[in-house]
Amino acid sequence: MELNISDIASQCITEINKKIKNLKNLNIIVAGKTGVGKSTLINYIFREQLAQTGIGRPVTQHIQMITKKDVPLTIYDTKGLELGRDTQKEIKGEIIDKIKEGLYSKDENKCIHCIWYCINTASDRIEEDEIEWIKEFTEDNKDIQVPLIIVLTKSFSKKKAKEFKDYIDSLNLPVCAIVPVLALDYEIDEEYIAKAYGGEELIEIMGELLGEELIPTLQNVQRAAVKQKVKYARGVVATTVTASFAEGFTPVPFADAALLVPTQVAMIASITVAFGLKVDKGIIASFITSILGTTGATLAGRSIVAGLFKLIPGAGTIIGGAISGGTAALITTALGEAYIRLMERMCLGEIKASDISSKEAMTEMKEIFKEELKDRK
Ligand SMILES: Nc1nc2c(ncn2[C@@H]2O[C@H](COP(=O)(O)OP(=O)(O)OP(=O)(O)O)[C@@H](O)[C@H]2O)c(=O)[nH]1
Ligand SMILES: [Mg+2]
Repeated sequence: MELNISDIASQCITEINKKIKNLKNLNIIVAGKTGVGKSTLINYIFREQLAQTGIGRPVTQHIQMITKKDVPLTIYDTKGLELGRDTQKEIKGEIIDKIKEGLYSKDENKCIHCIWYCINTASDRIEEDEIEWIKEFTEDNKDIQVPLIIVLTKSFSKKKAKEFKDYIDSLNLPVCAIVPVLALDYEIDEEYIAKAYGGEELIEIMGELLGEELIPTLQNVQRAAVKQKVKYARGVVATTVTASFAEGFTPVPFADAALLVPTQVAMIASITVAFGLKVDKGIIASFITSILGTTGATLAGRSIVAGLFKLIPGAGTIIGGAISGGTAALITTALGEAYIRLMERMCLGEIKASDISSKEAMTEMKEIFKEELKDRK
């Protein structure tokens, strides 16, 4: 059995594209008065600078729909909540109508999945009319029950944000969560800059709130919570390994290492989609090449497994021409973990896509893979 790195990389790309195409669309309403930081929040949480570069289209008098090609996300941005009681009432009606429209369409891709109501923490007074609005809204929304999260925007002062949060908590509003966020670093003075935060918490809460089938989409579109991506990706690895190798520890004939490949391709594809990065064939090929420690385009299945086997400390010799399910699981886990590390570092800007084929990056990926094999034994 021969394996060709270029073919495997192509298979990964095909699988990635298939998974992206199958992602459900996530729909979020973002409401709040003008200037509270809705657009800044959207650009902080989601990739592609959606609020600036997305296509906006008015859907009602006060609701604007923002979308962008190849981002499975629709944001409904509301306008005019600062304009007084009558307008606020109109907006409430428009939002409820929008929710019902999605509901009656019976199309999961059109349903509103969540509402973020943004309140400015930095404003000096608690906005009573906003609290009133949320109360009335949640009353109207009682039967439909679209989850509402209060986002405390511009929370440069964590102390003030906590006080505000405690106050809103004490009102016992039927909201899912109250999350302080600073969406952009805030320069207090030259010496002190408050760093953006809150993305991890907001995405974690969204992850608990949304249905299982929307989680891959959430991870794909968000960019503010790399830890949540890693956590999700680790889940993918665990599920892959449990589903494929744990049962019965069926030995894998090592002359047929290619049998492992479709499973690992699917795993790599799911992880890639969760990180939402632009990954091309070259990146995947470099990754595989670095792990296998060879530059040959075509490899015999047998020699690959023998080579990988040597990397497992104290694994002994291969007996009877097969590796156990346990060993297959170990190799697959290490592969997944090494790939997650690569994606994580790309996300954090520590490795550039153009540098992945460099000798340093390749050596490092191999080291990570070897470490994973060691740690997990
Ligand atoms: N430093 C810092 N500035 C922020 C933050 N959020 C908003 N701003 C600033 O506040 C101003 C208003 O923010 P926007 O995001 O445009 O507010 P908006 O709610 O979209 O406003 P409208 O579109 O007019 O309704 C901008 O100058 C932002 O840069 C933040 O978290 N940190
Ligand atoms: Mg805006």
